[in-house]
Amino acid sequence: QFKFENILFEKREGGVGYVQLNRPKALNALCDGLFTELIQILKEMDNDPEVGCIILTGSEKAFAAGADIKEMKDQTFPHTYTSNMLGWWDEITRIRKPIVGGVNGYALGGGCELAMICDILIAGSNAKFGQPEITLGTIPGMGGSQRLTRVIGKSRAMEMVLTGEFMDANEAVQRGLVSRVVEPKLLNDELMRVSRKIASMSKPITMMCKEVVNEAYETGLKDGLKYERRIFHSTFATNDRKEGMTAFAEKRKPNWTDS
Ligand code: CO8
Repeated sequence: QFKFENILFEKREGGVGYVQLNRPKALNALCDGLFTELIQILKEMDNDPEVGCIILTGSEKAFAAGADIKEMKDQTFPHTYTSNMLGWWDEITRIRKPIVGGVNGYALGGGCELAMICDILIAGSNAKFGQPEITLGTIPGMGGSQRLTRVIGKSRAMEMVLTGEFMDANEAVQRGLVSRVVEPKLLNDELMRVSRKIASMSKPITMMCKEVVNEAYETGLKDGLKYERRIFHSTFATNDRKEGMTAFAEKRKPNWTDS
């Protein structure tokens, strides 16, 4: 297992890239250093032909308790504006391999926003989601007001953003924010199970699936349907599409060549 200052990561068997936020003393608050490391390792895994799926998780106490408040507290508007503070966070949305997020404990502010960028979210029963920026005199800055509203609807998102109150794991699963809830101790096993399965598929087809589902999330139905159909057509340019259908017809398992 390799170690950056704020992150642990390793390549695991079955083509899974494992990334763990690791600033335990600050509940994984997202300081600049953590983010630089996170983006670097995610990009490396995205470019690694052996990796088919990426896990992003935190500790049992916290996924991430938000942007680093101590680092932010003396910032001024001219500096946030000219440095385009947070502008580069969306590089994570350009990672093309699936990211399975695992949340135990706090996912607050930027931590909730980072979790919502993941493609699949699985929560431990102790998970707590929140956008408490208002209690600090600021607002969500990395998509919280937009992604949360799309997923859980206007009224509940508005309530969370305006009160700063947290949402527990059971409510998060009922509202579709996470796929399912597991015992905190079993979270890692579940993340591995899902990620290994995804990583066993054809990589180009997996990436196309991620791309079209994200299109549904980001555009209207008409454009999204057209986009999906075009990508669907393009699967017919791959060997894996031919292999998958041939294997079905021959009643055998497909041998993916990622081509
Ligand atoms: N930033 C910096 N340090 C933090 C943060 C944080 N977000 N959260 C916790 N810590 C530190 C605490 O200061 C404390 O450090 P120390 O021991 O040196 O005092 C340590 O982590 C442990 O925390 P607590 O003692 O507070 O632990 P508790 O179990 O009592 O409480 C809570 C846990 C409820 C999570 C509490 O720590 C808390 O309320 N944290 C702040 C949560 C918050 O407001 N998050 C939103 C931050 S604003 C934000 O994310 C803006 C988003 C904009 C985009 C993001 C771009 C980066």
